[in-house]
Amino acid sequence: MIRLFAALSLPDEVCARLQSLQMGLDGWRLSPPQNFHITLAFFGEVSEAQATDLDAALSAVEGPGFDIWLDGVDVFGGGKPRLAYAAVRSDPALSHLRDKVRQAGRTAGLEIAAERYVPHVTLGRGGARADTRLTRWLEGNAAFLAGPVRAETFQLYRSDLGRAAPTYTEVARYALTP
Ligand code: 2AM
Repeated sequence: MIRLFAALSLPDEVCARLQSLQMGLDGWRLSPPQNFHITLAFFGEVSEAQATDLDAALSAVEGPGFDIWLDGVDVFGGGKPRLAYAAVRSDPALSHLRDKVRQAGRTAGLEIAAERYVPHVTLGRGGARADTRLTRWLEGNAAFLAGPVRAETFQLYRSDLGRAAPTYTEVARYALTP
């Protein structure tokens, strides 16, 4: 079985800026910069045969390229923050692509959980309290803005869970229309 997800990648210069955002996230498990991405769909553990079907379905996904803007920071979990992220500005082309990628998962016979889409780049996870340091981090980085980053492709990644951070490896790349 392999653990797969589809995502948009980010150029190195944006990853460097995201890495500097991680300063101030003391006590969090920080994502290494090579792991920064915008998840489109998480497929979970799939068999080799399902992965082949998924690749075929993703190859058939069509959609226009679009500009990504990272805009501000936030946390999931509110009073018990569990994930700190850079927010991705909502965009109809991004939502459309996300829907098609999830549909491709269903075409391949995978169960895709219904959930609201909050596009984001995970910066760190868990282990922190909603304290004044976090408030300062949120306020201090509210004006963070990076972009435009042209999305011309999306990728299928495998995730190998390690004892520290997971390792993400690109296994396929799909073109959007220019
Ligand atoms: P994230 O986008 O919030 O970081 C690989 O695990 C990627 O898929 C991660 O980026 C992760 O979350 C996302 N993902 C979405 N749902 C997931 C789930 N149920 N389990 C693990 N990862 C999930």
